Amino acid sequence: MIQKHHSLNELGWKECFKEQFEAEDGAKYLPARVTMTHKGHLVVSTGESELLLKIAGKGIGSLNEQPTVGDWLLMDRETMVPVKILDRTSLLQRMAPGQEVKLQPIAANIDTLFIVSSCNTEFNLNRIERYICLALEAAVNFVLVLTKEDLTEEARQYREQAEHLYESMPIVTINGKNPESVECLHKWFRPGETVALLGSSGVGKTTLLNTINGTEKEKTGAIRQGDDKGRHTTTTRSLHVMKSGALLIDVPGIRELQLHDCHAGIDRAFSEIVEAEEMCRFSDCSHEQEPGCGVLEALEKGSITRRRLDNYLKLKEEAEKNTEEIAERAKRNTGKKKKYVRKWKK
Ligand SMILES: Nc1nc2c(ncn2[C@@H]2O[C@H](COP(=O)(O)OP(=O)(O)O)[C@@H](O)[C@H]2O)c(=O)[nH]1
Ligand SMILES: [Mg+2]
Ligand SMILES: [Zn+2]
Repeated sequence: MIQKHHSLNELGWKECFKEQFEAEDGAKYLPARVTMTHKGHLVVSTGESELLLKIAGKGIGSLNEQPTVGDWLLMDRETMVPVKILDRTSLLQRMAPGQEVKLQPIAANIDTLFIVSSCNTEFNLNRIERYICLALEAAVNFVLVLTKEDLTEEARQYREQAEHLYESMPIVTINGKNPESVECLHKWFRPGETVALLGSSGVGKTTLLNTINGTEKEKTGAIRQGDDKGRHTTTTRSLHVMKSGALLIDVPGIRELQLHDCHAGIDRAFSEIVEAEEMCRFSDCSHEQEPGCGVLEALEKGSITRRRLDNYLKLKEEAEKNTEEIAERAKRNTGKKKKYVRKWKK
């Protein structure tokens, strides 16, 4: 949350946004960053003031897309209604959970993604790979942050398992409650840069935010005894101005990260599998039993692993299915747009 006045630069305003803004009528519009999303509401900050916007069925002003935390909006100076989302430098999105086939933006204009996982039963290679695909697809830097190293003797083993996932991915193991331990993360907190924390509930995202910023006020969820799972505390996404001048986005409530339109990201995350596939002489091979199959050969040689192959195939299929369903739905839907109306101004 933004407590005091900030300059636009302090909110992460960059040259590419400035250029877009200058192409518009500056007398009419004002830029503002989405600093919070919560149950049908957005909070935006112009630096000078904060506004709460309600996403309503009807209202003045409209955007053709749903803004998300981290977005830069152009606000009409007179009505203080958003008229445009500035082109994003990056967008993390997933399939919305639930029955409805739709995309859900997670966070926008991110420079670095912290994939947060913990050194306990929550740790799951397949899940971490999902996040890697998402980050590669969105072309953002990413770091694997393994929390709760203080609660296990095996922090090093967790780390070693993760080292095989993506060669150039930095991995840090930390005690998120200890300020000295989280110091290793500071190199990613550059002024004006935006870092997002993503990971299952209970892994310690909010704890990390508080420790880094020396604050206590953001609510952390107590762990239920026995199952290592954090209680689901909130779905509020919020952007915080850190002491270092960086911006940190806490994204709680991710239970399931279903990928959409993520083929390039998946291929980059699993490049050794893609290579093995290219070695396969059959164009329509299921890589299951065909003699002479390049993928099976690679498995036998040990240049690829069964777990990664299975996860790759699963993610590919999922992304394909979701992309098709979204495309179909887009064809059926004829421009029903949500409206954004101003509710009050601080
Ligand atoms: N011992 C220890 N506890 C942690 C660590 N990180 C988080 N916790 C605890 O784990 C619980 C869930 O943390 P929280 O930050 O709410 O998780 P979030 O759901 O990812 O935001 C809280 O009780 C934290 O105190 C850590 O590195 N070490
Ligand atoms: Mg939290
Ligand atoms: Zn094959």
